[in-house]
Amino acid sequence: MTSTTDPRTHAVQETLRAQRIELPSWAFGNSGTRFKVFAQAGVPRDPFEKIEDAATVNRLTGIAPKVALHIPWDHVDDFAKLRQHASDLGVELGTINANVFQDNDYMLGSVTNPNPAVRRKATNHLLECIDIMDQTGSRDLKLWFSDGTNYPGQDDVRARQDRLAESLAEVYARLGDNQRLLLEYKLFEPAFYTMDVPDWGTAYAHCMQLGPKAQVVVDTGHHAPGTNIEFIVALLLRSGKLGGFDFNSRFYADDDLMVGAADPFQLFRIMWEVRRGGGLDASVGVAFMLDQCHNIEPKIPGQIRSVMNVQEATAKALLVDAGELAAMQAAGDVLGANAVLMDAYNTDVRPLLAQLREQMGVDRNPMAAYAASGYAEKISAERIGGQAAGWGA
Ligand code: LRH
Ligand code: MN
Repeated sequence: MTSTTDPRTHAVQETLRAQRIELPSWAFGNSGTRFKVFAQAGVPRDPFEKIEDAATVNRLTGIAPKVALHIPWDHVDDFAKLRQHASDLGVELGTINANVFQDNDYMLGSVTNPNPAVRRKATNHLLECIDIMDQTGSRDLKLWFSDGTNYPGQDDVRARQDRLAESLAEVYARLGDNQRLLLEYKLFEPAFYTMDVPDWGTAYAHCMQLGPKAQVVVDTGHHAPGTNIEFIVALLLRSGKLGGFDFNSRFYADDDLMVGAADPFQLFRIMWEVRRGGGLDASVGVAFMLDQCHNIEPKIPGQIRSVMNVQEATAKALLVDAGELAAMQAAGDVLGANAVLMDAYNTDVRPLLAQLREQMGVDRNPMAAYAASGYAEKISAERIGGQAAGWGA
């Protein structure tokens, strides 16, 4: 299979040509851990420069024309100007990420805080993010809450859910017709006893209560070790509640490493369930976003490699002989069925992807093309002075 002349290769390439990966603006800024944030040369100083770096990734991969923003990290006085800047570079402004996890007032929670004034402040920020979406033309508001508790008894678990539901209902009501609210869950960190949205079930329950414009985001780093994430993906797709992914990979916790780097087989299994559940069809509306931090590796090549890792996993998932698999499953042929999936996974898809890139007018080897472009040297020379972007944590 996979000779670049094989007829199925063409069908696979057609689907891959339509794939879209959304890049996180914050991946281009300095990032790290509580121990150290390592500053790198050439890091952008403002959202305009972040967009330039994202546009470079799109130019070299051909499938990353959208940049997710994080507010206030990417707040500007004139979002129309930022939108025009993006458009001039062939990309568009994507998902708006709210941030109610870095203000001192949110120590005991943001929208779940016992203090109604703090809840009001947090909800107002979420509403402001929708005002920004109206200016950027973004479809999605992504909500991740660091809210939780560290000790049993610290606060009333039930009451916090009521407060969360109240705030989400107000935000949901403010959404425009073509706008969505994407709710992201996370098992732990920064809270270590309860997180108020710890798992897919809690996010799903709130989204069902809110309505059709509320969907769940699966961040691949936000589960307990050993969690079968592709099962969650299959279930959310089946119930029309998979709004998007925050792709990254991890060996232990929320490591935010390059997607597919730690566990390429898991990424393949996830992309197989995405394909099986119709999630590759743009009309289903799954947002495929990266959410990563390149703490020690160069950031733009890190993003290029990550986009390529998602492409490779998707190509392998598209090579699964679904008909043969279904026949094996119906026959109860356990090993046969497993072999069909493993055949696809063990297929070298790099020639197929290199040929596709050529057909799309981008370099067969985006990493080599970036190294040869001189862009890294250019930004290191130009971006002197000013405040390098980061999480400001
Ligand atoms: C939280 C998270 C969330 C973002 C942040 C940058 O861990 O995954 O998606 O807001 O990372
Ligand atoms: Mn995330």
